Amino acid sequence: MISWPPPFLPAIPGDGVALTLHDTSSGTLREVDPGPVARLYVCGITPYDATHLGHAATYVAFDLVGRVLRDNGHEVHYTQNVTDVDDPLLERAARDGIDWRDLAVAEADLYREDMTALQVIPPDDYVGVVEALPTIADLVRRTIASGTAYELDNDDAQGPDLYVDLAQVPGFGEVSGWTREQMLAVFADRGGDPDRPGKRGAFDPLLWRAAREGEPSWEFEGLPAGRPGWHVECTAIALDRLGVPMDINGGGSDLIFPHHEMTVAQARAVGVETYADLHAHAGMVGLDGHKMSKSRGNLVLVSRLRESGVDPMAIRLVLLGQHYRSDWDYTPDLLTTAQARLDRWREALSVNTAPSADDTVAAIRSALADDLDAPRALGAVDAWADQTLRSGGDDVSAPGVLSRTLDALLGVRV
Ligand code: 5CA
Ligand code: ZN
Repeated sequence: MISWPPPFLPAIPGDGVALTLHDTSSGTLREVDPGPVARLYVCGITPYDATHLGHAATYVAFDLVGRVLRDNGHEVHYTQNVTDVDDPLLERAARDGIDWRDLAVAEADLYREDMTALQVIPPDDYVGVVEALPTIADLVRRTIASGTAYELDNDDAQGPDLYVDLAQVPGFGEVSGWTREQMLAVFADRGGDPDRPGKRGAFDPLLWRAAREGEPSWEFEGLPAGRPGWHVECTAIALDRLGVPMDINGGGSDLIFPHHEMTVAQARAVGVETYADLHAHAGMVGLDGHKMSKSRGNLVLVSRLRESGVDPMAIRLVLLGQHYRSDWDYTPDLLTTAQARLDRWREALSVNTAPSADDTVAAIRSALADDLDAPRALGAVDAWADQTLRSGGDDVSAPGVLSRTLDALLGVRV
């Protein structure tokens, strides 16, 4: 799919700092240690009700990852999927009486515009499920060939559904580290079907869903007419575009289980030993005490904020003002505070001479390298702006150097 235009990344003086990130799988902070090309996969949107502030927070968090890695001299190979066919999308299209393809196209367009406005660097591979179907079908066939898939007959489909037999796959549970009870508590709410009669194991993931009346389906050699299950799409796209082990597999924390547990299990089912060196997850953004979600409908959409005249850079500052791993609730006063901060930075950065920006640039770098501590980085800029507006300075290059740094490292164009 077509992604969106890349923002210009200005050069900045000095050296980057190696990135340390929280790894969900080990529960520890780990240094990211890629080769010359860092490989990053982040789960993309299911295109309906996009882009809310929760989505935006997750993509801005991983945008910081890409910026820090580039500052450290790495090239970044970034892959993101688009779940442009799946149950929730089909259900929404049916509810609203529109074609699921039209819904996906319209929402994916909005998402692209929002990402451009928020200065998010686009993925190199931006891959829709529909366009990746041959690749996904190929992985499904390899799973069958590995002997880890099984068929489940049903009355309303034109062929059997296929599941993965997790009992034959080593390492299940390694991504989340969750107990069976924790898994059971969320599985059904997150697209799983633990109670379906005939399943060998409650958590066995749906690999391929046979065609049903009124649902889109595709025909591939060796498979019943149908469409892929959710998790296998990410496994297939990541294996195809990035290869394994990738450096970082990421998304919001709602994907830790089952989605990322299953994407890894499905790679293991075809013999992959290490899927990703590190699994990183962003916290959940909520509204009025509940996770912002399309199903609940408690959404603040980036496009609506933009339409109402809000500066996208103020939205970005709202997101950067929270640590990416924490869960937080959006309130309008966060936007007021972010706008005031942006105004103050603009005022300070438009002077002719200022205090040196060297320490501030170093502080931004070390804060971001420390598990993306963006709030601390913003604090360092606030301190420079305060000093500049209070007592001035005599460094003619400082405002330019700091503007370029904010642009390159934080994605904030003042
Ligand atoms: N298409 C799948 C992933 S393959 C999906 O989860 N789509 S989504 O549209 O529901 O979410 C897109 C991304 O935003 C995912 O990484 C998800 O973890 C993240 N996300 C969803 N809701 C929130 C939220 N309230 N706060 C933070 N991140 C969120
Ligand atoms: Zn995914």
